[in-house]
Amino acid sequence: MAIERTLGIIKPDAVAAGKMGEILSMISKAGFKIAAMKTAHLTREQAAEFYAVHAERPFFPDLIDFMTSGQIVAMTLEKENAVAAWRELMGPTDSTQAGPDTVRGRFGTSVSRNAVHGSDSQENAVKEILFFFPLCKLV
Ligand code: FUP
Repeated sequence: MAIERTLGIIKPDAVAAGKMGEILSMISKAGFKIAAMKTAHLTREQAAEFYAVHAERPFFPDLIDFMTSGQIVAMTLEKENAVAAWRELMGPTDSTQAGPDTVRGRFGTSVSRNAVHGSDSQENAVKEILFFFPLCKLV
């Protein structure tokens, strides 16, 4: 199976709670290579662009408030089957439904405060990686 890349974000709830190290450890133990990483504090414009697909959803204003409420960590994660593998390690969107071995199960608290983001397809992974790492050469 080919090596894939996906975009992971440690969200403001998890960063503020001091969980960045534990989440990076879970990522590393699961066999991902972190090919790129940066901290950022998104502007409302940047968050709205990143989540443009959800612009008409009722939770959008709260999502933008949350994602701009503090520091995030954006990462390019590399592994065989990375998109699916990272989504499995994250757990489902709703943290209250996530298993104890998943990042959302351990560090998320609700459907909206769910600790981490992951791309949902290879196509979106390419777009999302370029959003945070525009000089990144994708091979
Ligand atoms: P996921 O791919 O698991 O991050 O989930 P979605 O793309 O469906 O949703 C993106 C983000 O919108 C979630 F991480 C949190 C937020 N959201 C809500 O706040 N309420 C919802 O009902 C669904 C999503």
